[in-house]
Amino acid sequence: METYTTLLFESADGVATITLHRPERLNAFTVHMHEELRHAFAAIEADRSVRAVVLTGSGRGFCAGQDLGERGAIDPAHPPDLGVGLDKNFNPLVRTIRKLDRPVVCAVNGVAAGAGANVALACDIVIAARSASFIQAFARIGLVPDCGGTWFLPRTVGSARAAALALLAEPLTAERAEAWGLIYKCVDDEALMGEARSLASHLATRPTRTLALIKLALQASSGNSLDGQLDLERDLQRVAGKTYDFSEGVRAFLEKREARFEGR
Ligand code: T3D
Repeated sequence: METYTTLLFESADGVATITLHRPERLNAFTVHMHEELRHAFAAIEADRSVRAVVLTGSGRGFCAGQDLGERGAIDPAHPPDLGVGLDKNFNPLVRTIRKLDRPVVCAVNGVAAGAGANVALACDIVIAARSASFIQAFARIGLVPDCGGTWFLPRTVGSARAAALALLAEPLTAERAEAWGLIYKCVDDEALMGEARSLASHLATRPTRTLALIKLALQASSGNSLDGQLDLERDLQRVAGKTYDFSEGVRAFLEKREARFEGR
């Protein structure tokens, strides 16, 4: 098993768990953490025995976004090109999570701010501890929401709430995030990791290739007309219909027993 310095990584019984692990900085992203995340996700991509992923954080925070100390004070005469870091690190991370052909459950254990909030929203199922909060912190420091925040927010909570969250940059409690439809659900703090693991373990027993197709269809829907989406569903259903798991699902139904999906 690979050893990382900014992450904890474990993989067992079909579930890989990535824990952001810089608790003294509320697990803020650094370039090194991005390198390690790339490595961890590449290992998951290559390992077909992994059928679901949990992403969480160490300590009292989930992730406070970019580590603001990493590049030190900004000299206004020589401002950095922030697009470089987005192109190299943040955007590939969001794309990797979205494109991964396994479901990613995000267990938001504490504050999720800036890029930390939006990387959480990029995951397929987001559950949060009751004490957690989501902050589009960007405007507090003169930045624009990134990591897909301006894409996820209007689609999940509607344009009025999205505008207030992004412009005011105030914390949204986990309970309200659930009520607004930003996340799947909020649970008691002590129940969070048990719930996340049990969700991921359950997903790891489901028809993995089909779950990847479902992920693809849902993501494509926001750019498609109904006609386009109907065509896409037809194409994906053709693929699903040829999986072993479809034959097993129907057989199990007819035999009145639980299906034993193999993820193929
Ligand atoms: O820059 C680019 O490359 C472009 C990409 C940008 C993506 C982004 O994510 S921009 C947004 C960056 N993040 C933020 O602006 C959030 C900054 N953090 C906060 O506002 C607060 O820490 C929180 C609201 C998240 C939590 O507040 P609180 O009171 O619970 O904790 P705290 O005391 O502020 O933080 C605890 C420690 O973590 C503290 O260190 P200390 O004083 O104990 O030594 C604090 O400095 C450190 N910390 C928190 N967030 C960051 C951080 N250190 C570095 N970078 C951080 N983002």
